[in-house]
Amino acid sequence: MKSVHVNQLGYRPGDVKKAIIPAKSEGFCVLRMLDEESVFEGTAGGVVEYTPGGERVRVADFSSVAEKGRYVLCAGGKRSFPFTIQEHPYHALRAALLEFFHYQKCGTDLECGLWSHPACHTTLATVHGTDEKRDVSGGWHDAGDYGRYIVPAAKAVADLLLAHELSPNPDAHLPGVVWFELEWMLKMQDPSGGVHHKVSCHRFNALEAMPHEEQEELVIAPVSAVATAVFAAVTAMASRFYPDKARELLSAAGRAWDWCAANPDARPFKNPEDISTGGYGSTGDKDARFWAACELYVATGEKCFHDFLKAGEIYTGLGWSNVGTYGIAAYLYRARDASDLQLTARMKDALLTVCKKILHAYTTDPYGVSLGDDYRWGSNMIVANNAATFLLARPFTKQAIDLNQAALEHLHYLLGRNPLSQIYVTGFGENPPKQPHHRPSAAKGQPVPGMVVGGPNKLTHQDPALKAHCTGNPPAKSYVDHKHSFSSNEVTIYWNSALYFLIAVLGL
Ligand code: G3I
Ligand code: 9MR
Ligand code: ZN
Repeated sequence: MKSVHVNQLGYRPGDVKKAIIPAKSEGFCVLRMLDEESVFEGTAGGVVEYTPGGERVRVADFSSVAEKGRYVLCAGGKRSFPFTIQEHPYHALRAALLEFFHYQKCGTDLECGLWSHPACHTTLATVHGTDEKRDVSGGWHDAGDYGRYIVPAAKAVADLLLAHELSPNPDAHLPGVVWFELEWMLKMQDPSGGVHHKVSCHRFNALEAMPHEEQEELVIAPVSAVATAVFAAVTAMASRFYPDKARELLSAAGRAWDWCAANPDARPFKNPEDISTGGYGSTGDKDARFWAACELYVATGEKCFHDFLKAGEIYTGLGWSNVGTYGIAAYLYRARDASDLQLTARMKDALLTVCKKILHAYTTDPYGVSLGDDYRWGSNMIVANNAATFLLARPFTKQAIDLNQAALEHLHYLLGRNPLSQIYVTGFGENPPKQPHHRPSAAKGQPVPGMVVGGPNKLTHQDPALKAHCTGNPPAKSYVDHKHSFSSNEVTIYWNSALYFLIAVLGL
């Protein structure tokens, strides 16, 4: 196993460049692979006791190496994986992260090389507890499974659209990519205005089955408040990206909002007893309602949404289970002339408080990430989300720390500069995941490229494969590239969207 860790996709010539090396060697060098010539010799920083990785390490700064080329970094007789210095090290990755949403399409014949397949999940779905059948075809498969769930869908759509808006070099085809999901989301709205939590089979079926081979009955789970609120948020948000569809989107958002208003104390979503697919039942829906009000205010300028916000609390979060920061971003970036001074100040304060907390963890972590030792299911998303928080807070702070740089350091972690020298995206770099928990990949014995896996998860009891391979590992090393490890090696649309956001907003 490697003990010298670098970003396996490399660095741009002018970037700050840091590697992590074992504590026992202080000196290090950078070798040009072409001729094995040493181009840089340096002295690493002091020893860091790094408990999340169960190791003692040093940070090796080689920023002054700026000439384009292919290199390895050597320390104490050990070598890193090779990496390049070039203008656009992350271009291909960015394209693949977005292309993943094509591979995840449901309900349509799919042309995508080895993983091509005829239309899947095309039968009508049964509304749970009734005989009623509905067409809810389309949308993206959530993850390694074939369920389609509103709550994570909203995060994925929000990440992608917001990235598009904030990127200095947006991908022109992104709105077209995202429309596929929105069209499905619209079908999930009930005539009551409420939105069904999800559609899937009753249980997870075989891992090695292609999408069209999953033929079991589809069931539409009940309406939930959290699904309805995030749906209102994301359709209102989308209305500014799709002028031709703005009326339809806003009307759907308005009906969803009205349902929420009529159901202020709706119970949190729980899987009915006969359904065991992804739950996505966050404990509360207050943050989702907050986000919806922000987006609806931005989209309509109507006073009632502003009043709702002024009277309520501020929420934060960019995960599927906490979404407040999307609301803050909408208000701070888009409400502009129509914003309220006091509310603006409260929102900035909430955002900066979170930002500060993450920054503190960042400044004490040699790998330049901000999880401390809290590596959980989907830790890679939290790494990307924390970087996104830095980027969203950028305009509102005079931090001494360069927030762009902090975000970039988080990217280096995800692309290989971590205690396992594991690049956490399939098909890229020297040591990518080869056995992701992703049904089409498992069915074909070949991973779809450009998929972000969940990453280290210290709660090893959450899946048998992780338990078998990683019990006793330190948190940041509790990851196994095993196709059955769904709690460390699955993929999801909202982990891809989180990394896409980071790369696109950094303009990489
Ligand atoms: O409750 C804690 C919270 O206090 C803490 O701040 C936070 C961050 O560390 O962790 C929180 O709990 C985690 C929770 O997700 C919310 O983020 C749990 O430890 C963790 O076990 C839980 O994992 C979720 C998992 O389903 C199990 O419910 C993942 O986020 C979620 O991505 C995953 O989703 C599955 C779907 O059900 C089915 N499809 C695949 C998908 C990905 O594996
Ligand atoms: O494949 C499922 C994955 O998408 C989920 O995240 C995970 C946890 O809910 O469950 C996976 O399905 C497994 C099931 O829970 C237990 N039996 C084995 C299944 C994997 O093939
Ligand atoms: Zn499908």
